[in-house]
Amino acid sequence: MTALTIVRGDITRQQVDALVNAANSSLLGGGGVDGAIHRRGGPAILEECRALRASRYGRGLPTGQAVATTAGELDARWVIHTVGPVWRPGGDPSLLASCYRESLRVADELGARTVAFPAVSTGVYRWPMQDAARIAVDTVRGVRTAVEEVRFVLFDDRAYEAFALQLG
Ligand code: AR6
Repeated sequence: MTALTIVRGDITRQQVDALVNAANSSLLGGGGVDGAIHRRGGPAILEECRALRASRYGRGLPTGQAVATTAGELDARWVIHTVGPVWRPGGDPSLLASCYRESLRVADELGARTVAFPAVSTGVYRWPMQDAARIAVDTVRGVRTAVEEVRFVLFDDRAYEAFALQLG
């Protein structure tokens, strides 16, 4: 059984096996969670991201997929980078669900037992928080995984309350 937990806070402060980055296809950094992870994790993460761009992901990491790198100086073993969809009216939720599913698949491949997720796509990519929380929780509940704890790390009250409502 996978335990779903929520905390309010900064994902870069979590002690977990793997933490998930709300990245973009370039894998070369950005703002929000992505910026915070690279800042606190140091240059080793970017170095591996560059190597991925030079090999498997020459055109970038497609939306809905996930790939792991070192976690550098973070208190974790791996960062799992996933690319959420940009919200648009009538947007298809399946790509957002795929971010959670694929990140957990990568976590299983790595042997990670504790995984921290941010609310993917709810910042710069503007996905409405309530809907994003529902997709995140439903998807994780439906995945078969050896991960023992999935911890949603929510940055503000609004995000925390949306996820708390889903977890009931
Ligand atoms: N810890 C936890 N949650 C955070 C943190 C943090 N340190 N910082 C922000 N959040 P975003 P996206 C929340 O924008 O929407 C980047 O530029 C934030 O309040 O990080 O998937 C990438 O490079 C929001 O609820 O990710 C991409 O270009 C949630 O995390 C693009 O943004 C996600 O916000 C990805 O956009």
